[in-house]
Amino acid sequence: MKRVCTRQFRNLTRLRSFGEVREKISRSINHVCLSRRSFHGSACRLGELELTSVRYPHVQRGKYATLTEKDVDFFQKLLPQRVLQDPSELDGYNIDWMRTVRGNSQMVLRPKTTSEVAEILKYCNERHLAVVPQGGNTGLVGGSVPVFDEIVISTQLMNQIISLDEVSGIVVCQSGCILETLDNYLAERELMMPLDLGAKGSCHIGGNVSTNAGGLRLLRYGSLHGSVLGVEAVLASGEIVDCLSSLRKDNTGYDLKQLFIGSEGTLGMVTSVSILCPRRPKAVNVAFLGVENFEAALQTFQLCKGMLAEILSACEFMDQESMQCIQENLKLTNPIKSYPLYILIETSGSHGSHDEEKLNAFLEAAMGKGIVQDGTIAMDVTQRQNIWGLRERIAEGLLHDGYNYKYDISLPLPKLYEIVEDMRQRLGSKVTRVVSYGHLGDGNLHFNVTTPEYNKEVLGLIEPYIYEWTSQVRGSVSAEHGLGFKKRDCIRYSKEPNAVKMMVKMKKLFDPNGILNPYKTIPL
Ligand code: FAD
Ligand code: 2HG
Ligand code: ZN
Repeated sequence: MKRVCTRQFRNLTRLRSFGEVREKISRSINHVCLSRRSFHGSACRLGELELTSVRYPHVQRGKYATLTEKDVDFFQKLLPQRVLQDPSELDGYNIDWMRTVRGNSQMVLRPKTTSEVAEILKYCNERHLAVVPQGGNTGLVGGSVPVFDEIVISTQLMNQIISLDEVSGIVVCQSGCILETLDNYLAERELMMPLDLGAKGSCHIGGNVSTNAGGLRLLRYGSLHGSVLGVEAVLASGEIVDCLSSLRKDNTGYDLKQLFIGSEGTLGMVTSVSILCPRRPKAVNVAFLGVENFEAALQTFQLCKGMLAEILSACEFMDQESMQCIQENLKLTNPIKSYPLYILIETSGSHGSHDEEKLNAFLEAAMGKGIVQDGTIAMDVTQRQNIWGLRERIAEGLLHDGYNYKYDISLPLPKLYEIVEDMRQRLGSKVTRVVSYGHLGDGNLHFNVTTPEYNKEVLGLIEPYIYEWTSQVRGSVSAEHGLGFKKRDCIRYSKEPNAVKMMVKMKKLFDPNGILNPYKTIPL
């Protein structure tokens, strides 16, 4: 665990809305802990979590085979020392990061190569054994763990970087590389991964690609549908589909790799990827601002888009309830006074003084117009990380409350906060907390409710109400986390029946026996 502390923030020139008076402010954050959880080791209180099959009795086990001694022999021969069966070792693979779903797999397989994955899947397909691909197990929709006794195929040992072309910035690697490890490797070569998220210390690039993870800088670098140039995947039959192109341009036929991006392990197991990586910016600034209401948050976003333009790399928001959560549960410190909403703005560019000038001009304008009330700018890397920690660690802070009801929705920007206010009224004092935060620049709201324990009545108050609400304004019920197990039946709120039918047909084509991650993503 890394503990970091920071004392001083650079003074931010503030222009009071009622006059031309400038005053300086300085704030401090003390002892902000930026540790990364070890997700596989963290599945504590396992005995208390009921099995998914008990909590969701309406989901029936498919007609799959069950493991025999002969199967175990086959896998042990194929993967010597890489078959896990000890119940104490299996727990971390059976339970999700949020500790809300619990499978009952009896076996975890840890291949190292694509051909081993191909052998595994060919065998499982012939035997009708169901499997679940698993990366870092940081998924938030119950997609990465078994529902019943599916065999877990973990990419933990598929962690080789295959090549890097430093001129084009294209990295090719196995799917089990940890996102942060890749980013550190690239940092030494003045490059960076085009995505970043709070789970970077644990999630695998294969998991990122399979969920089409969005994260903190999508605003700047776009979605993985753009930056992934190639994918190698193994189909349920064991056939290897090699679309591991490293070309920026390739219009030869259908772009098959796109099907594996975001399909959550239901169409194939991703074994390697090729990714276009941007240059690492030389100058980065992070500002943390306080605003009075959501209208002001939107005005801030609009203003910074215009004034920061090409150097804007993130625009995130969190509300006061999120701040309270991390203060109470993680003992983090708010570097500014309390405001109903906070905005985190990051700039990334190549010329420090140019970027600072732009940022200062933006802040003066925002404060001068009375849009932003208060704020602080990080002076060094540690302070930047500390400010980012306030935003990135909310998900972790929420876990301390008990059970989390997690919603990840895209909404038209003017509607983004309406749902929060509506739900707060609806839930009243029945819950511990209602918090909202997210990727303001992408129109992506993370709406979370907590209670001490799983509470069916509270769930009934939230769902399907929140999905209907989202659907009515033509939003998406999953902006970036996917559908997994928990949201698969909600697909119809965001996709037309014909689109769903088409997906079901594709699933049957790729995986006729339905062995790949059953009960997930596609309502069958
Ligand atoms: P897992 O959780 O192991 O798996 C996720 C899904 O992908 C499962 O359906 C699994 O079966 C499938 N899968 C995994 N590997 C493969 C493979 N090689 N081939 C085929 N299928 C595979 N998500 C965001 O989008 N944006 C965020 O900002 C973000 N922040 C997060 C912050 C925290 C603290 C946490 C805990 C999670 C966050 N997430 C976020 C969610 C999660 O981290 C991402 O979905 C991530 O991409 C999952 O990667 P993983 O390796 O952990 O995959
Ligand atoms: C984030 O942006 C993640 O922090 C997690 O996507 C969101 O916890 C959540 O709801
Ligand atoms: Zn997010």
